[in-house]
Amino acid sequence: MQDVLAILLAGGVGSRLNILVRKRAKPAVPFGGIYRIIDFTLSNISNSDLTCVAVLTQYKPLSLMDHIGDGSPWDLSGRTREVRILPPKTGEKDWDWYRGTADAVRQNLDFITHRPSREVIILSGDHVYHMDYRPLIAYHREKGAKVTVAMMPVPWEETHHFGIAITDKTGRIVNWEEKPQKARSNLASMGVYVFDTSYLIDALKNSTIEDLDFGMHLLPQALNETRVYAYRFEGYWRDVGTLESYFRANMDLLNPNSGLDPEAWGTMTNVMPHGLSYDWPPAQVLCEGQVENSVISPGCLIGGRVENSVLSPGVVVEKDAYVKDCVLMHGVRVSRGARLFRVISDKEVFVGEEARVGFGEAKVANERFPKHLFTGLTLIGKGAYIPGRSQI
Ligand code: ADQ
Ligand code: ADP
Repeated sequence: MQDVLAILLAGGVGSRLNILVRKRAKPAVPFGGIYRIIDFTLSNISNSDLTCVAVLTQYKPLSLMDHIGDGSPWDLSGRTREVRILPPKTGEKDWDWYRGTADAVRQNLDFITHRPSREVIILSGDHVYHMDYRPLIAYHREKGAKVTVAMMPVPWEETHHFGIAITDKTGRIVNWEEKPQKARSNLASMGVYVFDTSYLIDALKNSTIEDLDFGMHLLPQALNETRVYAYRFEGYWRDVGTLESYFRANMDLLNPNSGLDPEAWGTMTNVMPHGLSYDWPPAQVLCEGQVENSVISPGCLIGGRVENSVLSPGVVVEKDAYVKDCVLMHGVRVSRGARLFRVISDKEVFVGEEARVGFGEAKVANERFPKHLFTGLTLIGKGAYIPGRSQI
């Protein structure tokens, strides 16, 4: 795998994740108790024996950069393995930034041209999945493809979110539509591409499109010019770009039949970013505490009832508090008698005694953001203080 260079796109704004991405890039959003979303791709890279990865950042990269550090938590540092974080080249003008996914790669073309490689694999930091990239690369070589796209069927009603392909019997892509209104197939791109390095360099250099995007521009162009194949992936893969899909993927952790199993996948994370030199103590359930079908991370202290929920390190649920169907990030404190239902709470939130969140009337109109209401989920921003006895 030494002759394959990995490029991880980690700069998207991810605005549909709302206040979870106010201060951090989407790939840095905490997920599943102890992970961040980007951990899945970084672990796949490492577990596939890829030795060199460039992470392209753009939007609010601070906590992402801290988290990635020198790459050692994923075994991506040392003499023969490296992770390079490439910030956008801010030019003199504000708009001299990345304009599209392929433009982001084009702006770092030096990185590709200076390192001899046979293929470049383009990956995204926004997906929760487990994939060994080696069979994909073997398939690409076997087919003599210039470009190979990892693809899987998705529900028809979701096809408008994805790049959609039609293939011939051999797997060659004969038709491609990026986010079609009315799709003719439900075979969707996972945003994972293998390019022959020389083809990618030429395509990037020769294009005059400013906001160059893989799905929108490079794939359709490649289809006209050369051999583009679809590699069928079978397994768990979720684009966690919306609050509902983020919530559902967290809930999949609690369902043994969902196929999502970070531990079995060998998913690695950075447990001590920012040089914090302590470990969390073990989680503790007190004698009044009850836990059912939940992920309870280290440092949690449970004196109330927790049901169908995912708790990150250091969450405290006091006596007589009730937490049901929730995702609570690091350091959330749920005080005595408080009740939380279908809540996603960012880090370091304080919920006062007897407060009710998510248990109220579900159909309150949000006039400013009418579209934000259809989830039935309540989102609490980082560091929020919810006074005792309040109802949300
Ligand atoms: P989208 O989901 O719309 O479609 P896109 O917004 O293009 O994905 O982002 C892809 C990845 O690149 C994300 O990881 C994002 O964080 C990152 N990114 C976006 N802009 C960036 C920039 N300027 N610099 C660095 N990183 C950036 C794509 C494809 C579809 C495919 C879906 C699968 O276009 O064809 O089906 O992904 O989710
Ligand atoms: P999040 O996990 O919410 O994405 P982090 O906890 O990783 O955010 O913090 C984001 C940034 O703020 C990091 O660069 C981190 O070093 C910095 N930071 C976090 N906590 C503190 C603190 N108490 N004092 C100073 N900087 C901090």
